Amino acid sequence: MGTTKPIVVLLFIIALTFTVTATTALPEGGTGYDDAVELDIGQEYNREEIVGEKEEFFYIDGIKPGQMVKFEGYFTPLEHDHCSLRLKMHNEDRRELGFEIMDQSFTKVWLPNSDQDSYTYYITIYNRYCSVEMENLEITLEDKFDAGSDTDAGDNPDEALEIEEGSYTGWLSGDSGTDEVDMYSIQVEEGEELSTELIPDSDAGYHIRYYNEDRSQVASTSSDNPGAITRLSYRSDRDQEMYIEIEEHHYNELAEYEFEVTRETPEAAELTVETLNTEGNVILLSEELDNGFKELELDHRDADTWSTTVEVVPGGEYMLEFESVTGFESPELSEMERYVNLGPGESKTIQGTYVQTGEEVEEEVEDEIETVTEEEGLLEMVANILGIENPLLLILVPAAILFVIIVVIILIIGLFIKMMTSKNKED
Ligand SMILES: [Ca+2]
Ligand SMILES: [Ca+2]
Repeated sequence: MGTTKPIVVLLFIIALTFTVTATTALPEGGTGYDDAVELDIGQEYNREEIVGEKEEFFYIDGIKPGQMVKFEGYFTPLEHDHCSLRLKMHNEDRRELGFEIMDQSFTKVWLPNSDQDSYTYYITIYNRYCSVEMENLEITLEDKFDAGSDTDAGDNPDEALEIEEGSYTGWLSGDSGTDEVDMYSIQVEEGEELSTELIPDSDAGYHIRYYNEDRSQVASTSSDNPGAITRLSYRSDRDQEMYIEIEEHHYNELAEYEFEVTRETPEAAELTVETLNTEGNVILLSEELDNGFKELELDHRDADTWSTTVEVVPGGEYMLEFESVTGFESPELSEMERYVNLGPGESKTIQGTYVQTGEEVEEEVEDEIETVTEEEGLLEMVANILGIENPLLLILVPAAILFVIIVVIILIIGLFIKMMTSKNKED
């Protein structure tokens, strides 16, 4: 029993010491930004009376990008129920960042982006209408870092956070901060499909956007509704570093999101085309491009039967088109599918016959056009050399001259015959 009493006293002293260091009196703040008083992170502050209408300036320092600042506390009106406390936060440029405490029990949060390496915030406190008692004012920091890093993913490609395939979590501030965009960078190879699946942990809605190495946007999508899972895929046409941008579009409270990033090379699909009785080119066209068809394969045959196999990645709907050798008439396709659906890894063979009609008509038309083309070509050439605008003059002018010469010759012969006849009569 003799040793129990000193131990209890010692424990009491330790507990008292702990209590004293855990809560401390809120010091009197400065009168402006220049003499603001520093508050310690993690320290609980109390003050028996905050006297009405006197603004006090404090500051906190050393907040990293992606660290959430949390204000908690409680105040009691001392005179009547209409008293209110105003606690506001300002950035280093002394711009007010946004919140004002009116409820007696309060919790406010703020999440900065990665524009700066470290942040200082000013805090101003004053009350309105009457004095209040401040209890347990505490400012703490919570890490809301992105993708397993120790920072916030930046807003642009230069500040993007480098990631690899995998599952991650990230944070965006909504209205409670400046962390409105998180951008990640990932290396992809030619032909790989980059996929992102984003699962909100709240009712927030998101935009996902992809940018290529030139920082051109190549794909984008948005949540159908707040809280919806959102997916985006894009097949890279080259080896490059791509950027994934995630942005909240239904602004909400500060919220966490999960996302999974994968890179996969789709299996090739194989299409074999067999045709009979045709002479020309079979072209396989992709229908999946926005700005028209992409020609995937062009082959030519002049035998009776023909077969070719095309490998396409990643599959989809394709169209077959026929182009005849002469180019004058496009024969109808017969007994052949025009549209082919190919899933990744799928193999398909299609057969058909082209009915090629009108070959004779085609040849006649061709001959006629060639003849006309030759004559016109010669006349135009001579007319050009002589500087005559209308090539028809080259025919009309010589014809007129010839006509005049013939008439003159006929007249001379007529005159000669008449003269000879008159002379004979005289003799
Ligand atoms: Ca973030
Ligand atoms: Ca960010």
